[in-house]
Amino acid sequence: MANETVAKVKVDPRDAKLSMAHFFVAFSALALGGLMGLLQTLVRSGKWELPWGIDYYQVLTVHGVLLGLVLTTFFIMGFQYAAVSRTTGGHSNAARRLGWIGFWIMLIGTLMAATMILLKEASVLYTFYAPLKAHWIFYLGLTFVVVGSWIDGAAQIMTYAKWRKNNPGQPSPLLSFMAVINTVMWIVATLGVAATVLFQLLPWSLGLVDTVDVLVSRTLFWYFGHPLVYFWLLPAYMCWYAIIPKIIGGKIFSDSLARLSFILFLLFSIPVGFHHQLTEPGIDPAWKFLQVILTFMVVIPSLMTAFSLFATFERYGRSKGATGLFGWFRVLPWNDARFTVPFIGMAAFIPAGAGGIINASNQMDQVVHNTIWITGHFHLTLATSVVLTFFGISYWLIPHLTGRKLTKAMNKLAIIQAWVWFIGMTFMSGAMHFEGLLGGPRRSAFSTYGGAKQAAEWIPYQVAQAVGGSILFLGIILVLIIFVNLAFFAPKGEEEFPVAEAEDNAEKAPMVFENWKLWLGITAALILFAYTIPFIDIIQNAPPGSKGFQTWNKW
Ligand code: HAS
Ligand code: CU
Repeated sequence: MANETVAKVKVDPRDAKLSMAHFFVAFSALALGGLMGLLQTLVRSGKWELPWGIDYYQVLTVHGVLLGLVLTTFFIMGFQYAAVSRTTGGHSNAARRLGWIGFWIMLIGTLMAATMILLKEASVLYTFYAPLKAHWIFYLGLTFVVVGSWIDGAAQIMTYAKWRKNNPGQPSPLLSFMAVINTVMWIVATLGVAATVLFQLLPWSLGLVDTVDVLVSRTLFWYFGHPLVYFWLLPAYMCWYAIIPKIIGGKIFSDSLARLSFILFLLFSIPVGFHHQLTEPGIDPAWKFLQVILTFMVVIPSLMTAFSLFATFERYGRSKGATGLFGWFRVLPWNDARFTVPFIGMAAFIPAGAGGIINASNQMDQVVHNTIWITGHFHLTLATSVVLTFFGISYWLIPHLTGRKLTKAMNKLAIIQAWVWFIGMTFMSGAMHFEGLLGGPRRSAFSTYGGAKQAAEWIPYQVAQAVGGSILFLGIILVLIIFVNLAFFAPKGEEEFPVAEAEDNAEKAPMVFENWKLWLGITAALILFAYTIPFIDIIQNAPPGSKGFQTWNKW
């Protein structure tokens, strides 16, 4: 079987080195970004002020950029690079070289952007859309990060293409297929942010043009911003679909279903950006409505994922003699951090996803938009489901790559870490959701709130957020201890890179899933359908003179 002859059990050491380089950056970002998160919850509680004239928005920008953009992109690229290596038999020298070039370009870009934020020249939050304006070096740095990630991703695509050439007529290894879908989605999505940065924000910050069309730039940003969140989610789904079944000793419920759900993400992740702009003037409600419908389409692959996970757990449970509706629950390997940590993430994704569906429901979004409810939403999705899964992956992947072992003590600490995270996040995100329903704004320091009376009813929730934030910070310290241990100090040994298999009697995945011309064609058609007319509208109806709203140079 071609599949088995090329797939190696271990990631090639040369590939391991590049993955680890990504993880060092990712976990450094976690350390600094996490500290900024703690500061924010303390400031918002109104009981504490930032010392030395540090600005709230600067801290918020460091937090969002480091955790939302740097930690994620570096972790994802490092993980996918290793997953492709493991399941295809390793990268070629050429692909490896590309990977390193991409890595360095991303790192240089990150340092450029970070420097400008620290110099207070780029307090524009992680979404950096106009009319907030940053120093041009910040935008150039971001461009480097994006271009670097394309090159990094190209290495994965190259290795996938080589595998397919060598194995004609065979479905590609599931993890490689998934990594490539995510990379392709990322490339299509980042075209939007690249366009606004190169054609609008950079010239504007360099003083080459006086004004910028705010609505165009926000629209291009959200064309990218929504698929950005699925770029974070899909690596977690890779673990849930294709790794967790192996860890618990079960099988993948359906390889074809997993592939189909990833293809649906490619098709429907991008033409939905308007669900972040539902309250924005200047976009025809009919087109907003269309994108709301498309948003509900992209919920479907997540529902398929939930179904498939329950099926995996239940089948495994039955094979162990579990009976009844939830009997499977008790036989799962709760003492294994590689399972329990991501599982807590999965459980959190049930309320997290429900919150997303509320946001996507046009009328309900009017209640929660721009409130701290939204912050609560993405701390459940990204900062719990996704990040706990990333932690869970690190606990076996780092020792696998460094030739060490996850010891019993570290395994235990990892499980404690995840429960600490769960408790901290229940307080913090829960309180954010409630405060949001009472109208508490997002992205505001205590001192910038409106009336004191309004603030009074928010206070208990803000205190709960500070309590949760402090517990979460403790959680970050624990992760860092485990990371440093696994990277440098854990005993030498072999740690498995688990890759699950489909049921024995499963049919081969249909080859149509690898028909990239077809899927990219439909993706492009959907994007053109959802965006062409509204874009023409936005540009044609821009207020005269300004070619957009105010420049708001005071920012
Ligand atoms: Fe979202 C805003 C809609 C998912 C992240 N989202 C945001 C922002 C971020 C974000 C960062 O429509 C703020 C951006 C900003 O700064 O302004 N979101 C959705 C919808 C989904 C969704 C419909 N979001 C995510 C994910 C994110 C993320 C995932 C990060 C990783 N979101 C919105 C909307 C807004 C928004 C609006 C704008 C709001 C506004 O007004 O600004 C869906 O994809 C969710 C689908 C999920 C499910 C759940 C499936 C459950 C599974 C788990 C099974 C568990 C098992 C374990 C088997 C349908 C797969 C069993 C356990 C037991 C204990 C039994
Ligand atoms: Cu979205």
